[in-house]
Amino acid sequence: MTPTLKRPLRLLLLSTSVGALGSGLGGGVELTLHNLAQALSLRGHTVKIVAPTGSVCANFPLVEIEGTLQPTAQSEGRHAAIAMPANAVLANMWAYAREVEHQYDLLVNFAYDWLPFYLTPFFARPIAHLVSMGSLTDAMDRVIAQTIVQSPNSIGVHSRAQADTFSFGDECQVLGNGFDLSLYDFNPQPERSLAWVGRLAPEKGLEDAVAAAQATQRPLKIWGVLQDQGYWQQIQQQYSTAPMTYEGFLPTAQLQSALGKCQALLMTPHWVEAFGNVAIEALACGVPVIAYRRGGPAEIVQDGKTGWLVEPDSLTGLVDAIARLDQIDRYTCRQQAEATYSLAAMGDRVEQWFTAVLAQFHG
Ligand code: HBI
Repeated sequence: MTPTLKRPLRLLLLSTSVGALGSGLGGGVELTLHNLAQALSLRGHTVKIVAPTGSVCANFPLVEIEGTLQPTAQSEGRHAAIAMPANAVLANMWAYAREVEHQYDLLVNFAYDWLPFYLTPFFARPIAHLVSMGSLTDAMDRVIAQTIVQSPNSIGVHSRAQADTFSFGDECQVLGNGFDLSLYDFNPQPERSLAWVGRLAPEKGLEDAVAAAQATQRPLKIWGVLQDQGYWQQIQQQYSTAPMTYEGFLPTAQLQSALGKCQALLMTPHWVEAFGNVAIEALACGVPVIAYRRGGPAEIVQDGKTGWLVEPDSLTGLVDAIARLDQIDRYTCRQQAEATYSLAAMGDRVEQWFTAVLAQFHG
């Protein structure tokens, strides 16, 4: 029986600092934060969200904080100094947290930034950190490692592969993720298109999916925030005859309806994808996932059952997997999402995590 918390918790969730919630700039964290807020409030906890000005987060009280957005960690070098712009929204968010922390039982940090980790021992209330990416910079590795020493149990991650990119991986709580599956409609009858969903940025490896579309002449539909224009231009020039269309950045309701019509989702990350929210969204619609055996997606896809795992960076691997899509039962994909990645399943895992954080903090 899952140990449930003795009483409802008052939770303050502090968002990523690279963009307003709903802008798409926060990538998977935007969806993760909203889903976690939903999973926790369904279990009777009260949730308030702190995020940059212009954020939207349906159904939850939101405190908008002004200030300069943080540069994205994946664009810094591994040895980069800690970035802290003047009037940083991150610093302003955590100044607000310090003012109100006594009204909460637990703070939850979603920013992949140095400051909230460094501040942890200076706060009177415990802070749980949901780390949203693998190891990217020495500065972040060091400050997360320090935080684990001072606050064991306080580091949550999405996958074992993501945890293993850190020297302290064994001390991280692997949480997976959770989605409101009622928002996703199972579609048994796909059309011919393949799908690719994600921020259009180099680490996501879109060009590999385009190369597979070119090789198989299957139309590829691309959804996501166009984060790196130059990168997208380069792909269009290099693969000018590939059957591909950029379909824009859609909110969940529209994305899931379009995604559900596709034969498969291609996941071709060039970095260690911490999890791969889009894999769950595809499975929830009955869409098999063809993914590189790399990072979070390799822990999600059940090879031969809910999709195919492919040798990383192998075009022939992608082409072979596309040819074997008819071996995958689309309803099995939906069932996997329901069994492991529902809000209830994630809520169980997160409550266990919070219980451990609170137990350690209160001794
Ligand atoms: N970079 N500096 C910084 N801070 C973040 O919170 C952050 C980021 N880059 C990407 C990102 N968050 C999210 O898009 C991913 O974690 C999903």
